Amino acid sequence: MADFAPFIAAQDSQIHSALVGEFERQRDGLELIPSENYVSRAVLEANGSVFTNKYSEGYPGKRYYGGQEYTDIIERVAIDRLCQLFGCQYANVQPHAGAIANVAMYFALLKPGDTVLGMDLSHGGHLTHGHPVTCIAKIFNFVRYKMKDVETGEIDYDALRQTALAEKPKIILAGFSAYPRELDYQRIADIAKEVGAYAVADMAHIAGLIAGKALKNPFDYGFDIITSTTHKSLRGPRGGVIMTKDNADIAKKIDKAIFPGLQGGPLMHHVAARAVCFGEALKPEFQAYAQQVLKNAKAMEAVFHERGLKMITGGTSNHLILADVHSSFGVEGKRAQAVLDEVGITLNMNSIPDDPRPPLNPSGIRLGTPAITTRGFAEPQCAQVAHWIIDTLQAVDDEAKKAQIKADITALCQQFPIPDTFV
Ligand code: DSN
Repeated sequence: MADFAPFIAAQDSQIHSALVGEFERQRDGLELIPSENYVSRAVLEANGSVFTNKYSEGYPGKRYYGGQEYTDIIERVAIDRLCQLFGCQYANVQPHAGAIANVAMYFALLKPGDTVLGMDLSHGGHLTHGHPVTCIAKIFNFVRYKMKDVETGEIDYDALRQTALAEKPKIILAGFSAYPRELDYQRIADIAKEVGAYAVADMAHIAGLIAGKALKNPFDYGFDIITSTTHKSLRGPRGGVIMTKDNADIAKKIDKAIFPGLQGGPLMHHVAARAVCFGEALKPEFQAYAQQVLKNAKAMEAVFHERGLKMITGGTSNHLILADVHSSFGVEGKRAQAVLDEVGITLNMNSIPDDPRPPLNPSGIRLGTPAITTRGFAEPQCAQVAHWIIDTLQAVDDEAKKAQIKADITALCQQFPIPDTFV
């Protein structure tokens, strides 16, 4: 494949062979990690563009270095499009990652020692919502809420309110990376108002589904701020963003927290690629994509129900499924991930709520439909994929069976090529 990335091929065979290998892995296998996706060729071009050469500390019209006539254009376009997508007045499109977006949001709104009430990691929350291993847990005080019932996924909103009344948080955080249901944003916003806290949503996983109007938008229920990544269901380049509904003072604090608070020069090639991604998400076909992501997850849910895979919360209302493979089939999460990798299905092992097993070999797996939907899969293909997952988990030591499944997966992938991504 010398015509693939020809300039790298000509000067760096080590990196070229890894690049080709990764391309083939993405092309020939099924990507089910729910936080991954395939960007368009246009996003990829912007991400690999000459904007990578430019320093642009500051914001449009207020930069420290010269030569900003084009960086200002892309950043303004990115901000306008993102505000249009989510129905808000202010956006910062510079965070290098979702984690940075969350940390900046904390520093913008809190003083050291202030309290944040967020979802427990073991019940679907995220490390940056204050897990003790993070640096921010040394600065701010994080308290947690959980599900009332892991069989249905219902959050214990009464307990959340009681904790909020007792702990007086400055932020109540809604958001997750392994929770398959929708949250009651109105209830959370009402509790935040009652205790004088900011209502903040971390929508990293479902941003594309909100932008595509397939799921509810927290801004419609009184939330002040949304943080997100851009590379999951939103299908853009890797990166983070922070949106503020309508409060200019908060937006100003957030801008300051990003630069000069936490970051130096923004990655303007990423900002360009984000602008392209947001333009794509504004098109009607993106709404069809978002709806299909949900339908595809439901098609997989139906097969898992039928074949006895225990799903946490009983199923899914979004793009992801969290399943207890250990109690269902006696296969540990780590083994399940490895054996599914062997047949060409990439997903991740994941803790289940209050998992008795350790994080590096948990009881569960987590999977989702954003990437396979991008490559054109609809319900029949997703049901087939779900069957292959169960077939594999029931035949972890059967080499012939696994080889057959791998061949069938390769054949299906050939029918649904990665959309206009490379070569
Ligand atoms: N690593 C991301 C995920 O997979 O959900 C969250 O940061």
